[in-house]
Amino acid sequence: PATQRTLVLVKPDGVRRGLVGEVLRRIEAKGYALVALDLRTADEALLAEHYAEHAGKPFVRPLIDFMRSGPVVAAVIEGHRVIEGWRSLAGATDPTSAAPGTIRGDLARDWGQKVIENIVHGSDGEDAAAREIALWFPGL
Ligand code: DAT
Ligand code: MG
Repeated sequence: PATQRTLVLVKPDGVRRGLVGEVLRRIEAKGYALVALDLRTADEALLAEHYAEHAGKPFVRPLIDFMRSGPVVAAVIEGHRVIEGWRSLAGATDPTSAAPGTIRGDLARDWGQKVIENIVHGSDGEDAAAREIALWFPGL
């Protein structure tokens, strides 16, 4: 099977808390290859497109506002079954129930906000990965 790629984001909470190195360390320790890496502040249009699948849900406005609140680290990583593997490293969406040993389970918690702050993003399938990589790294 062809080697897979997925989009990784270290969200503004992860950057603010100084966890970029820790996230990249876990990716490298797992054995995935970095193929693109960039620090940037995302704008409304990019984030509306990125979270198009969630359009209309009550948390999408606070989610986009949170994602615009500071720089994010965007990366593309590569390896066999990396989409599933990266979501496994990240852990469950809700950090309260995310398993210890995962990024969200070890490093995030519920702060009682309207939006779940959980440090990282990962594409949830092959179609999403292709779409998100093209969006964040056009021409890669
Ligand atoms: P994931 O990031 O695990 O793929 P998702 O795609 O369902 O989760 O949601 C995108 C992000 O939106 C998620 O990382 C945190 C936030 N979020 C999801 N569900 C939420 C909810 N019910 N209330 C507040 N924020 C939520
Ligand atoms: Mg998702």
